Parts: sequence; C-alpha cells; structure tokens
Amino acid sequence: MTMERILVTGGAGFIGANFVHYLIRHSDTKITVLDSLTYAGNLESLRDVPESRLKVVIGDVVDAPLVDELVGTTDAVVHFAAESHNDNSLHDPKPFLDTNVVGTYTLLEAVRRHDVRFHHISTDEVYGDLELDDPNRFTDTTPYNPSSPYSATKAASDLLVRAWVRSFGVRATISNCSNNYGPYQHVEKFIPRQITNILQGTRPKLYGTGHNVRDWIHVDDHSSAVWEIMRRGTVGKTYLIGADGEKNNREVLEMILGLMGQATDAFDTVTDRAGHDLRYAIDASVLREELGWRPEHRDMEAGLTETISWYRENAWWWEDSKSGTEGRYLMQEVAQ
Ligand code: NAD
Ligand code: TDX
Repeated sequence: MTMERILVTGGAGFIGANFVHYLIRHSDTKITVLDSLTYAGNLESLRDVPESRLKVVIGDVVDAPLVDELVGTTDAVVHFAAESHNDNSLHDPKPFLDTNVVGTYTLLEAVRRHDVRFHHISTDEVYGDLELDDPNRFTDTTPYNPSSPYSATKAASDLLVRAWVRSFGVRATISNCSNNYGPYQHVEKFIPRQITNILQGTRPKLYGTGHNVRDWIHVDDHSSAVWEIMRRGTVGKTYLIGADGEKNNREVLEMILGLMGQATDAFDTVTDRAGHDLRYAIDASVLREELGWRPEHRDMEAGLTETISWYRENAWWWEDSKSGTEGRYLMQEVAQ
C-alpha cells in the first residue's frame, strides 16, 4: 500500500512532533500536520524539519470541511490530536469531549468517504488501573474501564473507531500506548514538570504517596511501533505498545533528583489527584510477535539522562509556558 503522503493530526504536540521527526529520519514520506495549536501545541517543536517534507495547516480536527479536504489528498492519517492531560480534564472536561470524541468522529467520517487508511493513537488508560500485585497486565481483550474524563473520552474515541471498522469497513488500526517520556513534552506532565522545577530552583511535587506505577516508554519507541503498525499491521486490529518500563512515581522522581545532583528526598508531597489510577502495565507481546517490534531504549536512567540534558539545553523551548502551567496548577489546587 502506498504511504507517500501522511496526514499527522496533533503534529505540534509532544508525541506527534516526535513522530514527524521519526518519519523524517526513517522514511521518504511527505507530511502534512493538522494542529489547532492549543496551549499544548508548539510549532517550534518542528523547527528543524525540512520545508520540502512538511506542510503545516493550523486548524481544528472538528472542522469537517477542512478535515475532508486534507483527508482527500493523503494516503494515510495518523491521529494524535487530543486534549491529553488528566488534571485538566478533572477541572474542565468539555474540550476533551469536543476534540477527543467529536474530532475523532469527524476524521472517521472523512476517511470513510475517501477510503483512506487511518491509525488511531490511544492510551492504556482506557483499561482503568491494576492492583500493585496483580500478575496480569493489559491486553487487547482487557475490558474498558476508564477512570477520568480524559480516559473516558479516549475510550469513547476507540469505540467509535471499532464501530466504523465493523459497520463501514473503514481501514483503521488502533494503538494503546503506556506513558511516554522524551524531548518536547509539555511541562505540565510529570517528568518535564519535575525536571524544569529543579532547573528553576523549585522543589518537585509528588502526588500523594508516590506509589502509583506507570509503565514508561521512550517516545521514539512509541513512534517506531506506530510506524510498524501503519505499514504492516492488520486492519481492524488493536495493538498495545509498551516497553516493560514499570516504575512508581517516587522511584522516577528519586532517579531524576539523583541525576540532577540533588538530595533524593528534596521534593514536596502535595494533594493527590482525584480518582488517581494506581497502576498501568502493558503486555505488548502481540506487537512483538506479529510485527517483530522491539523497543530500543531499554534503560530508563539513560533515557532520563538524555531527557534532562534536552530540557537543560532547550530552556528557550519551555520557559514561556512554565509560569502559566504552574499558575494553572495553583488555581486547580485552590479549587479542590
Ligand atoms: P499533547 O497534549 O502534547 O499534544 C496534543 C496536540 O494536539 C497539540 O499540539 C494540540 O495543539 C493538538 N490539538 C489539541 N486539540 C486539537 C484540535 N481540536 N484540533 C487540532 N489539534 C488539536 O499530547 P501528547 O502527549 O503528544 O499525546 C498525543 C496523543 O497520544 C493523544 O491522543 C494521547 O491521548 C496519546 N497518548 C499519550 C501518551 C503520553 O504519555 N503522553 C500515552 C499514550 C497515548
Ligand atoms: O506534578 C505531578 N506530580 C505527580 O506525582 C504530576 C503532573 C503528575 N504526578 C503523577 C500522576 C501520575 O501518577 O505522575 C504520574 C504521571 O502523571 P502525568 O504525566 O500527568 O501522566 P498520566 O496521568 O499517567 O497520563 C499520561 O499517560 C497516559 C499522559 O498524560 C496521557 O496523555 C496518556 O494517555
């Protein structure tokens, strides 16, 4: 199947931008990014991409005529655009419904009309959470059980994709990935928030006891998995992406503090997130066995060292958004 032209929604966000860089390095595709540049989108993340390979359209995934026009002139769509932060969804869920549910519906209708290959990016959070000692991990048959407004809208979007495959024969795949880290991640998220706090002389903030477990994967490994699925995955199928990277938040924070030359207890514990999921864990054996995919970044300490250096060297990229983000956290804390 030809995949010379790819439409990347949300390509100015964290994972979308890293995916664009990945395609530049690993393919000859021509890329169109569709992004509405919310607070989370930053065109500077695409600054080094050659103009001959990239077109950027600033627009909304709920804008049906625009989406129809762009989908009509591409070979495939990869749909990253979303409202992505759980904490924001607890305080103002409406944009999550608009972008994550109506936006996905709008894209599905367009790919259906034009018979274009579609890959939907989703999250492990659709499965809810696991007990710390549960020997099972999430698989593609784990029942959906989302906890937050964010994960409920992602679950809804996945179910729309499944229905469009079954009812209308849309050529779609879905991937549910675990927590990503790496460059260009917004400073609202756990790892960049703590790194940039330390760089600015502020103490990191750990929610609750910090025993919540996340299954960390480097963003480049997410990109390589998505590109494999787009090229060689089975239409109609859901693939779980994870790199066996389970760590609790306290361990990750202590690692960051140690790597940045701080005492490992130099952090504050703050009010826990409402409904805070305890543990996520991905079983990626289908992806490994069917497509032969393997993660390259298996050492989180090495990945974090690189990520810390990136934030240290690229303060110009994040500094402008830092005070607004911390202001938002302060307001959310007051509203609790
Ligand atoms: P992000 O918040 O960094 O980026 C989202 C991008 O989408 C931004 O550039 C934003 O401007 C854009 N966008 C938002 N609403 C839009 C709209 N209505 N129209 C067009 N563009 C819009 O998010 P991210 O962390 O890069 O996540 C990307 C995708 O990956 C999301 O679908 C998310 O659910 C999924 N995901 C994220 C993680 C993670 O750890 N961050 C893990 C698994 C899955
Ligand atoms: O300041 C903080 N302190 C803290 O302890 C922040 C921002 C977070 N946390 C905790 C909450 C989580 O247990 O760290 C963990 C990670 O938090 P986030 O970075 O907000 O990620 P999470 O809620 O796990 O969701 C992420 O992974 C799945 C992404 O944001 C989602 O888009 C993705 O679907």
